[in-house]
Amino acid sequence: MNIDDIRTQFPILETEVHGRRLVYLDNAATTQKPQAVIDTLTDYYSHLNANIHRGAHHLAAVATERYETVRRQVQQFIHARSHEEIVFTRGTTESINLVASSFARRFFQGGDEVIVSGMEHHSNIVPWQLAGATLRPIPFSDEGVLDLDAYERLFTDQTRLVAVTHVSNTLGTVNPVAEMVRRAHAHGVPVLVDGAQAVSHLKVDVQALGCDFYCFSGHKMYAPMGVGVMYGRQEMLKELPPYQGGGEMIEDVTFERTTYNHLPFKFEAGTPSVGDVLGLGFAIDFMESVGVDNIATHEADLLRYATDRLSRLPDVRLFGTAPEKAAVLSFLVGEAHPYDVGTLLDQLGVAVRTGHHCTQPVMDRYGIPGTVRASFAVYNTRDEIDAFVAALQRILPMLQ
Ligand code: C6P
Repeated sequence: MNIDDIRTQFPILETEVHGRRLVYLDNAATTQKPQAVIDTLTDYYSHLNANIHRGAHHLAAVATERYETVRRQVQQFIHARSHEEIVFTRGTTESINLVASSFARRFFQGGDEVIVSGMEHHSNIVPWQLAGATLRPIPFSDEGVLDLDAYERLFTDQTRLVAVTHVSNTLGTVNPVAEMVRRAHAHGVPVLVDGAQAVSHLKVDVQALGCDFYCFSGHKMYAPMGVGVMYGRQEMLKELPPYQGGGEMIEDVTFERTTYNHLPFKFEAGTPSVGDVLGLGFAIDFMESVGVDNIATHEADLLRYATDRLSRLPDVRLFGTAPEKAAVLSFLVGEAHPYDVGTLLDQLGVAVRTGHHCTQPVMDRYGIPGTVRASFAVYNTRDEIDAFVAALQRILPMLQ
């Protein structure tokens, strides 16, 4: 794997910020896009733009065929059994809202409980509350490891679903999802996995995980914003009512009643973001050309290197030190507010995220207002981590 070659595919990495070469370490928020993905959008709108599934004309037919090809690409990428299990959405948030809404209408009976982990993103908390569930959070240790004994004790007759993140966006923990699914299924409870922070870092195999739903966003895996995926096991999707009405989700409509299209179209109401879906296809091509295992190895090296360098600095406290971790490093510096650290780093060209990262319960768990978060992608280098640490060293005296 040649990082210099990879970096040349990402034009934004040449950007200067405050007179310095950008060091982009906010990849958990969104990754940058390779030129092939950027070109897809221009190419689509220059040569191919048409609404899909409905037009009798050439452009509509080609756009439809490309869109459906990406569905099969996604199927292979996450090793789903069938392309009918792949539903395109706007992103992880919409995917989880879709499942929460449809699942609740089909399976909730009153007094319903959903087990979540204590480290969920708000997108895997609020939709369940909106659906009327009581949440039962799985506690985690100071290192950021879920307590699986406590998990086991949370199951009751009222438990309808387990909804758990594969990788924590704040702590980086890679949760033992396959084992958690096995235990939930032993209780007869289905499992939704939030894969927003997993798909760009590790090989995802939904059949090996055994989960019932797997949700992720394109923009966190080098694809455009505005496209995501909801994978659902076919048997489960057949059971669920549609989420939104209109467009291609129907089979037959009268004023008296409507019958619904077959999978996956039952869940794709309205005109989808076709160009972005095609961009997702090129993003998968990009990841596969590098190799997902190579990406994981490179990022693990960056994480080890950055953790080691950061933990040598005075007054730096790391949050999330689980043995199984992906490319996220959350920390605080002394008593400094994370926002101040982020702003000063930005002045030196280093982009990190600060705040609660849409995981307020994690902040409450540690009794802190937020963290500074550096998160890595395939194009990051040890040199950039050196630049980040040097910037931190430079601002440390200002934070006393
Ligand atoms: N986390 C972060 O900076 P959307 O916004 O729908 O693409 O993804 C929501 C989401 C759901 N689950 C997890 C684990 C996530 O990390 C995110 C997005 C970003 O950490 C933006 S808050």
